[in-house]
Amino acid sequence: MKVNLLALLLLLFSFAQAEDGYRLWLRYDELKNKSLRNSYESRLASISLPGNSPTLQVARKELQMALSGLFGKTVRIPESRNLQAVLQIEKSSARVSERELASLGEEGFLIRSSSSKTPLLITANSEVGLLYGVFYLIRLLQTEQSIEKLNIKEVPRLALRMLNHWDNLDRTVERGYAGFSIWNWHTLPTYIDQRYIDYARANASIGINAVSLTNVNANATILTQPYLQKVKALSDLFRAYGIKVYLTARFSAPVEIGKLKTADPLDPVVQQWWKDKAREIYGIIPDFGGFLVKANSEGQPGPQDYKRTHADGANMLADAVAPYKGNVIWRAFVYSAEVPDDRHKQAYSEFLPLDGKFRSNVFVQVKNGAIDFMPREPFHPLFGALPKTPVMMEFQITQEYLGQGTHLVYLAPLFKECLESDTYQKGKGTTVASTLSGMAGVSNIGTDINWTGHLFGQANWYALGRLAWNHELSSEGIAKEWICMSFSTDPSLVADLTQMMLASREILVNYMNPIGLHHIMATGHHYGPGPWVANLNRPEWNPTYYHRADSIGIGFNRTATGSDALSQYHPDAAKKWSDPATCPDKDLLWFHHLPWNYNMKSGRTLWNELCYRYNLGVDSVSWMQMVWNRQQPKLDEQRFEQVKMLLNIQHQEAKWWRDACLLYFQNISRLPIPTSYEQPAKSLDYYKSLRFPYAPGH
Ligand code: GCV
Repeated sequence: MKVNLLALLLLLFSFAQAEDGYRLWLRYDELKNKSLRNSYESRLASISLPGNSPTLQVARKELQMALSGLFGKTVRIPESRNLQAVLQIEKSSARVSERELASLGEEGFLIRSSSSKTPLLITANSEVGLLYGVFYLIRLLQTEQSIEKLNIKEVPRLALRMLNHWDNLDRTVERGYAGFSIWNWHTLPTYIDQRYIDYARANASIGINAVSLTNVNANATILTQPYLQKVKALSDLFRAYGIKVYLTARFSAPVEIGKLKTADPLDPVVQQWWKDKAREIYGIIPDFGGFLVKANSEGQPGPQDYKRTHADGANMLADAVAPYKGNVIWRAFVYSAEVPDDRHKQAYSEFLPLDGKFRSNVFVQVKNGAIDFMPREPFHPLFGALPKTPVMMEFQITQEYLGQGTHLVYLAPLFKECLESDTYQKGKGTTVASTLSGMAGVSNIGTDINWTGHLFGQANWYALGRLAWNHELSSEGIAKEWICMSFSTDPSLVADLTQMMLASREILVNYMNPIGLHHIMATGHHYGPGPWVANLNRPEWNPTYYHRADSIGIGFNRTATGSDALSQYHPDAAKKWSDPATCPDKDLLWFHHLPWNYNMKSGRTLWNELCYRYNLGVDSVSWMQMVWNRQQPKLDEQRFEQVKMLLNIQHQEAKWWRDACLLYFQNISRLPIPTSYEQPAKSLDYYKSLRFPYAPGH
């Protein structure tokens, strides 16, 4: 009796432990639908997955773990070949034509079953392709899809699908809101944290095949021997999961750790230093991905310190890694206080003349918009404008300007909005996605038990991977997959959470940056509103630079009569934006400075529309709270309570944004906030006086 009680207690304890979010979308709990479970069980009764290379071992282990969990019994997959098996997982199967196999490329896979009598087949040209296929099959089971008569062919659209960590060597994370860095440099290379393995599993499950481990505001120490040994340990582990490791290269490293007098990229001694460094790195990590570089941006060193161009800098590094098939990812996030031009225009002006001047192993990585990961930005004019250069997308998964760690915001709609934008650069239909060679997401991962701080941040990591694999997936489809795997397949739960997630980004835009407003957050930590900030040394760091509110109106004139940033877009893309009458409301104040009494499409004046949007945003957070609360019976207590508390914070902070911004703009417009709306709770001086010296992430 005592023993039974203990067993029960242990069981209860393990349930309580289980829902802390650590397992991400790879939860593998027993399927509740018995008949479905039985049909899966019989369809997968015996499995052949021959071979024991590291990747195949990983695939086997994952499938065993998934099936054991989902079926509620121990499933073992032997290493030997079994031609009678009902699921055959094998490289380059004889059941598939040469042509079909060739069309899968290096990482694609096929899952096929013509009838319940023929064995289900997962095949690929590479072991990592098989691993992706295994994860796909597991997802089908987790989301309770039929596995009869499958004919699935998956090939990733982009070759480079990457996470960029902005992790410092002291384990702080720039713009990180989920605790400290998961890389414990102190105990590496000897201690391999289970987290590294689970991180690799999660990434492989969504097709991420590259990670840069360190902050782009780089520290040259990572390129020294002891640290390279630590990087090797991670890279040895990630290899089996198809993940290559990149490091951020500090441009001045030859001076800082090489004791050279210069880091001039045209100096042969500097070039040799990087060649030697590359040889050293590849001697330790033979499949090292390459370097990610932030140069001459926000105080980082770079080639311009020596009056050289970005191409000179990138090419020097590219030549160093080329013998080993390495890449250089060179960021286009550059702007300078010394350049008087609209910050919006600077990266384009800098990089356009360099098209065709980069070595073939250089990727130029461009943020989705021309300013800086705002809640909404028009696509960056560089997309489609560099036809001779491989261009990578840089999205930010961590929510620096989107509520940081406390707001529920599902980012797939933001990613999709950009990817589907038409650049017109090669005629109508030249979407941003069609111009890309790779995609990176700035990671939101940290040591918090649920990895991402806000549980729903997991969905953004998931969405980035899924869209890098296939940008045509819908935001809704991705949300549903994630909900089914992370919570349950209950239809009303899935419907409610999907609706909430899909609406969440627009809701945040309304209570933070409606109608095209941008960069009006507080200074430094970027937490909370700060539209009044006007005293920073660099003009383009001040929110007043962006909203330009004055007695006449508000907004940034980027048309020909203003900064003319619009001229950097293809004329067909710029057309709709150039006239306020045709410019979508969502981008209006991004491109136009308009009078407070400007008539909006809604029939409201611009001022009243601002009041309306800010209030709509706040009210919509109440709606999200209501949706979440009504699903309580279908949610586990721990995760329900966590998200509920964060939604309370989000509601408070939405009000804070609304009240602070409306009070500040009212001070300028001299117009009343309509009495039908809740009036600001505190004075403008109060909001201006708030200080957050220990806000995370900066
Ligand atoms: C890594 C923004 C962030 C910085 C970040 C920078 C960048 O300005 O606030 O923290 O620095 O972007 O992308 O390089």
